[in-house]
Amino acid sequence: MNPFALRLAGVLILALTNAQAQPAVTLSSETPAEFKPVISSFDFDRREVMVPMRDGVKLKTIILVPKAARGAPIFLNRTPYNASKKLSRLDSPHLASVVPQMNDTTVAAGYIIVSQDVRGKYGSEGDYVMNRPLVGPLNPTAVDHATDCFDTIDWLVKHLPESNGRVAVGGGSYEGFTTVMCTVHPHPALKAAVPFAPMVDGWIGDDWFHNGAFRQDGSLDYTYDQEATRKNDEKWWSGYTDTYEQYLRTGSAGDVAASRGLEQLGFWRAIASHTAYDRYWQLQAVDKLMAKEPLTVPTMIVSGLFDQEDIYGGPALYAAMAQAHPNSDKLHLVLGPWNHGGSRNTGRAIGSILFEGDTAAWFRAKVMQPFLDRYLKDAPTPLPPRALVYETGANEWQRYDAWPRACAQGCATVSRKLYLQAGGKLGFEPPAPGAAAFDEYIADPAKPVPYRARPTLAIGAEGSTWGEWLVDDQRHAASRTDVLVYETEPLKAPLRIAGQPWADLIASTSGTDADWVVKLIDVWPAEVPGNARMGGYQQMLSADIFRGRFRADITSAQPLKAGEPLAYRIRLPQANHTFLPGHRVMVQVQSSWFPLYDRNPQTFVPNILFAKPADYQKATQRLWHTPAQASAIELPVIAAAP
Ligand code: PG9
Repeated sequence: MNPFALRLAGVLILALTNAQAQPAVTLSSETPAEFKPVISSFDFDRREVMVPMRDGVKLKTIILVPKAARGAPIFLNRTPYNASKKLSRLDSPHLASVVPQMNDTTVAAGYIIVSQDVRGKYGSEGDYVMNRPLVGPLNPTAVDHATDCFDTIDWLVKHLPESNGRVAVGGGSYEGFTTVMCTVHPHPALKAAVPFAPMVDGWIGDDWFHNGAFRQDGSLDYTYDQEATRKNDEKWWSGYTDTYEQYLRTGSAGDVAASRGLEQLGFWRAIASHTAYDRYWQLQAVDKLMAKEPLTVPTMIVSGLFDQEDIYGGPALYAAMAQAHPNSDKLHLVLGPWNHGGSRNTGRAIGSILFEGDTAAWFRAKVMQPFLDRYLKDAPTPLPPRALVYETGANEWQRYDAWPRACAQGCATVSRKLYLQAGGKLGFEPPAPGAAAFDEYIADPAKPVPYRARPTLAIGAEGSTWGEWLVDDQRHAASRTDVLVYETEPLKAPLRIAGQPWADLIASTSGTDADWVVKLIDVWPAEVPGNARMGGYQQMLSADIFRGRFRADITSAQPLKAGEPLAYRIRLPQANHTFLPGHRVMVQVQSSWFPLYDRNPQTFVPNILFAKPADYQKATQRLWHTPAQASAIELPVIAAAP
């Protein structure tokens, strides 16, 4: 119990002791069963059921049955985030008002809506394991999300006489993960899956680490909230508005964790002892697992190009499954102009960047629902494209027959290197001989580069715009002396990229460890008539961090050789973008992204999560740009316009 909760309990005890007027009652967080009404509303019935799993554990399941339902399909969601609350968006007798926005079209199409608490959370029995791995080396029990989903579907199709016996499963992020798990040894009644923004690989590029750099702000608090109590009764608290200040004052990620007693929680202990890409992460990487599974359930993977939490997962899962099943007509990818929750909510804009209409509502109505109806209602809807990807900049959807290398209309991408050059220049020509060989900056862990303009508000805090930061204006960073900036001349013609950008850096450090953050940026013209705030806006497009100690081998950390120029190949998030004429392409390089990512002490230590104050040292970082040691961004450029 945190100190605030303790104080609150004290006040309550005092209040109860002093209360003379009424006899004391024992309050329990559980509503007694006899008080649970089966609610009948205007257009739906709400049923709450404890569905038994094969090991006897019962999972709380909320079922909303439209009054008119006869032979209706079922849409199932499995969540660690309180099924009851999810299906109570508004206190309303109308089904459309109580379901999450994600279900707007499934409700309109007459589906039965079901949400279930995963085992160990909220109203469900059993124990909770973060991202519970499939039964196997990491899970010695007989149950996992695949078996729980199977047992749930089995129960639903046998106990809902209003249904047609066909089920679709869907949900976002963690629920995107549970959605994918449903397709492993699936129940025959499972006819379609829509994982939104699925969490796929916690070390490479989703929630916990990116290329070995720990996402402390967002992981520590999440683990605390999610694992300390079944119903998230204990909330992370801080006392700081600016998490930059909080994390800097406290020290290492381990110090922050210790200050909240996180060593009591299994998942923090797992993170702290698996900082490299070891078997713990490899064996639960969902893309690797799914590549080995038959593809029997039609699956539409939905991801956001600006997903601030799981930007790697969706495209990685698609790539692995597409490689394993190149000719299957059961696999689809949708990449929209969305942040983490965008596809499930409204998709008109992220921060200052506007898109064409409500891209998310359009996608659900015109793409997702026809896909579901095809398999759950035998509707004569056409097969969706293999890949539907929004082209930012141009603001239009593109249909591709493969992603990322080709498109139906005959266009193809070529890899072109955009070279970092002396004098802060960026261009398609390699560096000329005789120009300055490198640029340098001093990275000081005592003054790390903020990942967004301060104050950096906690992710769930009031006023937080966490969902916008991947398109933030980078001018706040560009003016720092510890951020290198390279840019092209204003473009004379559109530059279209579609696919996977890479950063190929030749970099050296005076330390023995270093982080490298690379940001690909679209710089708007200095003046934008009619939209003054966008004049000179440095729009982040695709960016990531790489922890130097994993340069040679991501499965085990090694010190860097001080002063030696070393090659790094860093995967950046996928992009589908047109840099418009008059815009510039910019690249920024820096060595921290704080406090989202923990600071690299720049002195090699066995485990950065537990670095000591003396380990944090300034380092001189150099980025090389000679003909023999060229640094570049490799762009997937569309060669011929469709
Ligand atoms: N990004 C969140 C998450 C997914 C999986 C594990 C932990 C966190 C989420 O939004 O669910």
